[in-house]
Amino acid sequence: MLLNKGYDVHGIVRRVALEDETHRLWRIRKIIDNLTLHAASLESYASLVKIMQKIKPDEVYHLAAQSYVGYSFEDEFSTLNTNINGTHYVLSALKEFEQNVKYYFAASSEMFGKVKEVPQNELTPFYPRSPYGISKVTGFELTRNYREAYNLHASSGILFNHESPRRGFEFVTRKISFAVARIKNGMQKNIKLGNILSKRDWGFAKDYVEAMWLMLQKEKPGDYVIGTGQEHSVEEFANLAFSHVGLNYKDYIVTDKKLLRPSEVDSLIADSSKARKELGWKPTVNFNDLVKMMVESDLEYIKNNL
Ligand code: G4F
Repeated sequence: MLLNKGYDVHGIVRRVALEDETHRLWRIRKIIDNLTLHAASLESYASLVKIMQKIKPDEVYHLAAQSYVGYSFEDEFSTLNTNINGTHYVLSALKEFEQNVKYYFAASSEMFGKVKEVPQNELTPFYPRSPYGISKVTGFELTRNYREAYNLHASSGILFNHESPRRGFEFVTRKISFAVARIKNGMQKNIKLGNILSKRDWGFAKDYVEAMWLMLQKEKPGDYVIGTGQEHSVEEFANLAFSHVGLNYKDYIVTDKKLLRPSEVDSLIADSSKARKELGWKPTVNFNDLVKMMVESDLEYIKNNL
């Protein structure tokens, strides 16, 4: 999106990703020659300071994190360390060198966790239910404090689940769309899932990056909830995905208790009125089309890789 808008785009990459480019950088393969990638890590304040000094960015999009909620229960120490300290380091590096920079923080609807009201807006109290959710609340508060204390143009997008054919395979939507394509092609017999009753507000990732950019074009920074305002269960997602290839999801889902989370977020639904009014943002892809897009893309992927 930024390249299309004529930006000069820089990114930071850890050494481990550079060692195994085909595997780690597959999502940016098509545009990699148009980007400038620098070796640096969120875990090293010094590396971030060096990069900020070198690039002197106009806008910074801080999306990097250990972002898989389920994994955050297994490795809470790394999740909290990377997500909290990493955000702190980025903010502190910006404060040192780039007072005029505009900064975006990827906050999350996971901060609402055991929801205090329905739907959730910018004033809804947080009640995170995972180490990941806790790390995002801290990142959100750090961002707000840097905005208020140091006058930094720092905004947080409280993004609800955003999906696309480029979603990682560990997340439930991609796990389902990929399994549907494999099952349809006789490559897999069933799919193991955890809690299929949980509900999410699922939107299309491409719409959501537009919202991030819009936030940084505002004269004043702020916090914005971004979501569709519609919620659907994991079961509904599976039902639609399997139906799209003429199969009945009930014949293929196996419940695996190991995939249940120690504390679950049962239901999330966004009230994005502020973003709609102040940013002029609205989602363009509905749930049915999103599911269809992901299944179609994985059918194509299987066809090309068979
Ligand atoms: O796809 P999920 O892993 O996404 P989750 O936990 O909602 O988090 C995603 O969205 C957040 C925004 O709200 C982001 F901040 C976060 O980084 C991430 O992108 O799980 C969705 C739901 C959960 O209730 C989970 O328990 O699906 C349920 N689920 C059921 N079976 C499963 C599975 N989730 C996964 N990943 N794998 C399963 O087999």
